[in-house]
Amino acid sequence: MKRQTPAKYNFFQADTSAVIANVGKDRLLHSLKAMLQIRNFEIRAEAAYLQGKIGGFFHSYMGQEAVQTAAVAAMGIDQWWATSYRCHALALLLGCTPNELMAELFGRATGNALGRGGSMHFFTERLLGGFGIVGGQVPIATGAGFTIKYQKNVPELQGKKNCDVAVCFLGDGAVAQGAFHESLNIAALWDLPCIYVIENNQWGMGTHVGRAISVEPIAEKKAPSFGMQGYTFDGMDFFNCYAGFEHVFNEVKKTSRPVLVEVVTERFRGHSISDPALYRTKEQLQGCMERDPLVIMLKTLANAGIVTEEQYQAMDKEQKEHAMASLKFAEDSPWPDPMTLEEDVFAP
Ligand SMILES: Cc1ncc(C[n+]2csc(CCOP(=O)(O)OP(=O)(O)O)c2C)c(N)n1
Repeated sequence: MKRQTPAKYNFFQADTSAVIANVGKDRLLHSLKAMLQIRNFEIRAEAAYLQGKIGGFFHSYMGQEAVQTAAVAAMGIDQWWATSYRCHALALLLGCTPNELMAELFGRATGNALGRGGSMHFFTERLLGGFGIVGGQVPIATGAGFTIKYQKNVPELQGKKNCDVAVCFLGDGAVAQGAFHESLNIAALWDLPCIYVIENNQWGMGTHVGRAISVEPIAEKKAPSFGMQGYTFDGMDFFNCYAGFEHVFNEVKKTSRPVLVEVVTERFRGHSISDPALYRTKEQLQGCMERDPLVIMLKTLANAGIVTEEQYQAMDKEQKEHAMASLKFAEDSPWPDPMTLEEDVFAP
């Protein structure tokens, strides 16, 4: 069965005014700034790649900004996080500087992984990676969920700083992987506090989700087979995502049961920088760009009297300048010393 028509989704019921009132002006502006930081970082990095200054893989997160921004805003940095190779945004949201990430893209010694990882392998104290293998992060995040539960149950480890949940982002393409099914099965069996988030951006490379995944909505249909709750969020709308993530976060903290979320979104670029995305018509792309998460966020905040168009432009300009400065930082940074090549290699 090939699905041709777009799915009709029953998005999580969220009250935007309540989110605005509960989150408050300062934190909302912080999230808007974060989304602008991601957008500007991706635009400048993409330009540097096209000038030949960056090599290797490069997967842009443009179009999906609302998803991970809302997740981090709703749950706080101090959780375990894992994602795919499309990892620039999550690293920024979890505290990496544009300088260290741009330097990593340039392969420089000042980079986030000392210039050895590149675009797909960013990490922080709480970000377990950046994974190049489709679905590779799902067992890792499940293990992080196990750690949280284990730490709570071992008397000697109680009282130590602990995370509440492990959050795992994956693409719609990863749902067909065995690792996804094994991980969700074990998380459900062992009551692990894991939040699995399928970012359904409609495409796995050039294959439409309707030709690759047999059911829709994905989470609502798959979750019951693991005895889990499944949810669907509107991934272009920060407020829907925020309310949804806040809800599942509280649920998982209360029940220690894993949940499966599908966030419906669309990437604005090809699968990677070398993909011209000819499988999608200009009209289709324009259609999805009309629901640009930044525009939705701006309009909603402007209507609520939280930001003006002029303030938004000033914030955008500031983030553009930071991204430009990170290009200079990267270019001025030294290359790694070849003598360090074998450092930090743990395999014998
Ligand atoms: C195990 C494995 N198989 C195939 C690939 C090649 N590959 C890289 S990305 C990708 C598509 C994944 O799409 P999706 O999970 O929807 O994530 P998106 O790129 O849309 O974020 C494929 C098949 C891979 N990296 N790993």
